[in-house]
Amino acid sequence: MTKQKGITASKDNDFSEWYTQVIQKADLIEYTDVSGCYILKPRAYAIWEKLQEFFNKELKKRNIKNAYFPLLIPEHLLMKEKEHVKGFSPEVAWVTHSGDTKLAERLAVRPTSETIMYDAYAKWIRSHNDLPLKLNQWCNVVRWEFKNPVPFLRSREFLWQEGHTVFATKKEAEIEVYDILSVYKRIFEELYAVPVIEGTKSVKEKFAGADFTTSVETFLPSGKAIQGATSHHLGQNFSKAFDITFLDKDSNKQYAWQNSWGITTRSIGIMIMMHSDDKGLVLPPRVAPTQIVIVPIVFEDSKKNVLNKVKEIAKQLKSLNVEIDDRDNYSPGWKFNEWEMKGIPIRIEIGPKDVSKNQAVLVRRDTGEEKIVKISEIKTIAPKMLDDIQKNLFNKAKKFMDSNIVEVENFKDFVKAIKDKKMVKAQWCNNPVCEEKIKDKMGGAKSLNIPFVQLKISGKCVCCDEKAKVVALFAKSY
Ligand code: 86X
Repeated sequence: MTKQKGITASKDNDFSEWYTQVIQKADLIEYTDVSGCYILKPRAYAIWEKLQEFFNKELKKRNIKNAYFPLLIPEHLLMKEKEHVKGFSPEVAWVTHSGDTKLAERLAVRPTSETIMYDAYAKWIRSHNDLPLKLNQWCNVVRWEFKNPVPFLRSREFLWQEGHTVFATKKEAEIEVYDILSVYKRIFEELYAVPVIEGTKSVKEKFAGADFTTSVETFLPSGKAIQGATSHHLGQNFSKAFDITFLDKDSNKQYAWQNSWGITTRSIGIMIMMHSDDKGLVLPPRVAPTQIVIVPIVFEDSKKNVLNKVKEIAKQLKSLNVEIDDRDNYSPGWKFNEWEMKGIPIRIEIGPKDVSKNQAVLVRRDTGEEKIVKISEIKTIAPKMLDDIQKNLFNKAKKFMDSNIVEVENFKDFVKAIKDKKMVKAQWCNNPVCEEKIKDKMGGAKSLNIPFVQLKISGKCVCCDEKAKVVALFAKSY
């Protein structure tokens, strides 16, 4: 029998080695010869499909349509709005040749699709009757980052959806920005069991092309915060650059109001880091491609009996995603480890003694708790247990996040909290110069967002003694 190696690094002592092992041993990720480019194996891609399924339903409710724009963006288009490309240009990957022949114009591999989409939008939009125009695309993008790559969190190619919407009025656009952010919050909290904080980005951290940027942020057991998704109100910045205009009801020419928003495969990494443990992956039931695995404990003489019972149990659980592991070249113990590493929420063990008592053992992945259950009751108990696991993971993560937020009133406590790897809540001036200072003095800590839920603002900025304008969250982050 093959000896199986479990996770050898601990989450508390060597987070990054632990994560590297978890994603490979759970069969989610394979490395390739290109640094920063990873294979998403079926178990990882299935999680992405759960997100897609949820989000596509929400798009439909809002009459937002899916479409697909080309991967390659000609240089003149990408450079049309130089302001927005500025800081990003070192990350753009270019196609320069076909075979050995140089192209007349370089083509960018899309790092984001504003330019190619808005060039088309300018042609499509003529009158107020053409608005709103609301499109989304599911695609891959490439950003040639130079920071060290981390699978899911910071890869050079990743999957995302990018929504790009156009409205006749600022008001409609603003309502949508917040509405979409709330869908992202639901993805994290309801599917991934990851609590997030909604807020507005600081002047320094917002997307340069946006009037304002909103985000959901969370805090990971590595001691770093991370942005989960963003929703931007672009105002008329792009409509002016790309000449997206319409004739209003009085036949006056108007510039349109726009939003863009996105969530990426990074979200999968956030969920993995939040919940997984030293035994491996822990998956919230709502995104687990397999929710229950049944492992029969077989001996030659009782094999048939046990396997029949297993089938009976699986039949009862038809509405859930159940896998039966009846491989006979692995021991039950080996299989238990394997399914724990792969994060399956519930394991059902059943051997000849259980069969004779008409029972099975249900083992929860999140707590390790074992429960002996009458076979006839599995169909009612298992779905409840899945719900309970989903809730427990969220509550645990919420407690963790909340307990890592420190409110500070002076600079000294600010420095200490950042050193202690906390998320800091403080009254602040929201001045980019002040934020630059914070970054310098705090080893790269920056503002995450300015939470929608604000506390009373009564005093001075925690850093520069100017009048505080907002309460903001700060931390070292990915
Ligand atoms: C900003 C903004 C926006 C649609 C989103 O955040 C959600 C979905 N797009 C993306 N951004 C860039 O504009 C950008 C541009 C270039 Cl040229 C680049 F190389 C990297 C970029 N990264 C982010």
